[in-house]
Amino acid sequence: MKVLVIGGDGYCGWATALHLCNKGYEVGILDSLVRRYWDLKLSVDTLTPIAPIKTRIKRWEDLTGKSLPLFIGDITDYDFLSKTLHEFEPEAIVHFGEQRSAPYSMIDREHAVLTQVNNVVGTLNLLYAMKSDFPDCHLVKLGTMGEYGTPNIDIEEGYITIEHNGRKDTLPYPKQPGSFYHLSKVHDSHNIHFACKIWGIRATDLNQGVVYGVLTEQTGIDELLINRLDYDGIFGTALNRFCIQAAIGHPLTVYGSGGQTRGFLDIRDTVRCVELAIANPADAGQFRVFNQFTESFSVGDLALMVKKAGVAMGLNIEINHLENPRVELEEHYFNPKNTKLLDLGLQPHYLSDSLLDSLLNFAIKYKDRVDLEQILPKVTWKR
Ligand code: NAD
Ligand code: USQ
Repeated sequence: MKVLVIGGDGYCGWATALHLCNKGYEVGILDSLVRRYWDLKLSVDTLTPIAPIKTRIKRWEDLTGKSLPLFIGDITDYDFLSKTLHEFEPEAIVHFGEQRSAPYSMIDREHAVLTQVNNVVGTLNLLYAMKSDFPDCHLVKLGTMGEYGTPNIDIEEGYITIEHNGRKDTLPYPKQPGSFYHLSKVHDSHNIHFACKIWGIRATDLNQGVVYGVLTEQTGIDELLINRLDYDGIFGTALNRFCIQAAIGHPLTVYGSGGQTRGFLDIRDTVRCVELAIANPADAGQFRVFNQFTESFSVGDLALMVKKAGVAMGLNIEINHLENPRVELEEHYFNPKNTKLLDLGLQPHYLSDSLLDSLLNFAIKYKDRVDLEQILPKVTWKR
């Protein structure tokens, strides 16, 4: 099967492209490289020294003998997108190609607008391109668990059955996103759902939790294939940040009381979930939603787990409760369902001491690349 990975130069996309290629899929990468540009503009950098896109692809092709065609361009440019689809003729499209940082989207008006235009227009272009020329292609779109927010009831996978005034219906689960970035994902979900309904497009929305880890079977085989690992206050995510902070002796940055609870998953499960979605496509006209995470943790508990693993390795670790720069509930109910990917055969890698040890050791290996100026959060949600 031919699979186009949009955003294939990014954290999840690079690992997924190599995984699918290794599994025998014919994979192409589309990426505008805009994430590398945003890093430069913000003076932030991945902990790991990622190779230029053409270098990392050539290394993969030389090592494996498998070809990995590259299309450099922006999916908000419809002509480029349409031309690429005609050239590659995908049977499935995995769409990771969005601005994915909540803090980035909250910097100011300009960054909120950029995030929503980039994400919503890119996805809408894709839907139109599929409708006109690739109506049977399966769209596997990365959404986020943050679309749901933190309601005081169980979170279902995409839909909820409600009885109201004696009548009953199954409706999209209510959305209460917590940033302009998370809102862009809600807008995408609505657009995709509508396109499935009116044009018969087949789509799977993967509401992914926070991803942690860096090594996958493929990205670990050669230094030139190394994946990005963000630790800065804008693109770095909770557990990855805590491990890198622990490695350099910086107090762990828990925002507020630390009771915020989220779904998490290992990057080795991200690649497998995407493979499962592609191998078991949605029906024509179906808009499926899978909650893609394997375990829930509060941020405070994660910090304690990192501290325990780090202390066992001889590191000196403190936990700091910073004033929360975000507006979010710090103590709340959180019970999301996640059975659909398990039913398709997902065998999760649960967070373990050995994974924390390997992430900490990985962070220690590259700790000289850390810019201390980039650790503390600088973006606030507040006025
Ligand atoms: P990333 O920033 O590492 O990668 C995104 C890639 O998309 C980058 O290489 C970027 O250059 C490219 N891109 C962005 N806009 C584009 C456009 N208009 N045209 C072409 N390419 C474009 O992000 P990531 O962490 O790999 O996240 C990938 C996807 O998964 C995102 O949609 C994100 O919302 C979702 N997600 C990520 C996480 C996580 O913890 N990292 C969790 C849940 C969901
Ligand atoms: N947090 C801290 N300390 C930190 C960083 C974060 O306490 O140093 C807290 C935040 O306040 C938040 C939680 O940890 O409550 C998660 O924050 P995060 O930065 O790890 O993740 P988030 O902003 O939600 O975004 C990330 C990805 C995004 C994806 C989302 C999945 O960047 O692309 O959509 O995780 S989810 O959280 O399930 O919506």
